[in-house]
Amino acid sequence: MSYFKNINTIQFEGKGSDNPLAFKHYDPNQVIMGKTMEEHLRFAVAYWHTFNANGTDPFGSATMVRGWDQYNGLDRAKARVEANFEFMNKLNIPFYAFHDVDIAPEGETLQETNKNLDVIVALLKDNMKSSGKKLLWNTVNMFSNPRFVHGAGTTCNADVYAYAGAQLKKGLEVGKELGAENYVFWGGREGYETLLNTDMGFELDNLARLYHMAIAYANEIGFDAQFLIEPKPKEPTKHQYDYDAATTISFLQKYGLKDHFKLNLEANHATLAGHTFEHEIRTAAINGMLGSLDANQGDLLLGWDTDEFPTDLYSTTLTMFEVLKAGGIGRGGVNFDAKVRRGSFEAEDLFLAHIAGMDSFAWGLKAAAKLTEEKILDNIVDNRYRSFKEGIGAEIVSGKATLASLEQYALQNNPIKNESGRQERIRLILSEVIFSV
Ligand code: XLS
Ligand code: CA
Ligand code: CA
Repeated sequence: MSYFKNINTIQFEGKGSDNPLAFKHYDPNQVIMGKTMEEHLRFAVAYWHTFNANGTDPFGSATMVRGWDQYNGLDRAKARVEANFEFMNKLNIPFYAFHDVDIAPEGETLQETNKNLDVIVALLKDNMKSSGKKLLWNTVNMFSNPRFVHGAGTTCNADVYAYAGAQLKKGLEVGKELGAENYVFWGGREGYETLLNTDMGFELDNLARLYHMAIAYANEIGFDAQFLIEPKPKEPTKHQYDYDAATTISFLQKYGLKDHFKLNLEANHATLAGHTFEHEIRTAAINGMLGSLDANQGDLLLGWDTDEFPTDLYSTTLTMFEVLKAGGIGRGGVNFDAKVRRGSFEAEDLFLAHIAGMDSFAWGLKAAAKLTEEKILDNIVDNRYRSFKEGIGAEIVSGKATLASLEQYALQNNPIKNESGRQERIRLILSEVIFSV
């Protein structure tokens, strides 16, 4: 059965095309800096936003009725699997990502939930085999069910912690069965509202214990996915423990977990943390922790996690610039953790939104490659730090300088001269590059 009957395979038609159902920039086979666009970008469909979301918001009910909504329970879950592979094929997207509860309905008991998962996982596996599509990552949702009201790995209730462990164990088994490239931990309810009732240190110790158990079990079953933690500063809890890249890295370091994890960074989460996406990516990269990207954008006029499709070319360019600088995204990818707006309720909007995101990232990649190959920013940055290449600067970098030698230099170096950072000029150069590719 086809869920997107009126839509044909989306082709690359190039910049001159006015066909809304075609790529203008994303040409999967175009080689850029020695790799195809497809290899650089490793796009993924987020199952939850594309096949589960229905436009519900706190003020109104669903606006999106999809072909699979004619079914219920496991039948609907099976229909979504079919829709997912048709969608990926038509858009030529190689990867997808899901939470356990996105793919199969929760049962009354853990046994029943796991049985439902087994049915759908077998179906996913068949479809992956016949289509060649891959799982970028899976995760388990330990935040929606009311049992996680006080958290999962950071709950005050040991019974809930045990349930979370069982759910995580199954998640790792599912990931192994489907050959997931990565396994994501996003701590939805891992945070707190008030210290008046919270033992923060104990909760963090417990979270680390859960991660150590996950590493042990993945080793035991031979699941070799890259483990990723996804930082987010707030929403749903007031103080999320994995606030941003830097906070998460320090947590991993403290608990001896750093060598077992990398980070899954999301653009909208960076905004909520008061950072740019490129800041988060650079923070991860300089610590050897860049894992994967959740591509979306927030709205600065709103201030919550709006998960919009990424269309801001300055951001996609600087994102891909950071990725190229880091030597590529490795086993990670660019996962569209993004949802169509409530008013964009037609099935065709799912395609148009993904095309907008893919073209914006392809455009950003082309501009980033130009910035990199022509060393446009590198030359500016190199020049800015040139005082560390010789004289006293070189002595500082080589480790020869002491406070006494710095004093001796400073005493005779008067007055000190600084130079302009020229950011306004550089921003215009960036615009010129983006609109030249
Ligand atoms: C929510 C997160 C979530 C993770 C996976 O804000 O982005 O969707 O990516 O649990
Ligand atoms: Ca995300
Ligand atoms: Ca988000």
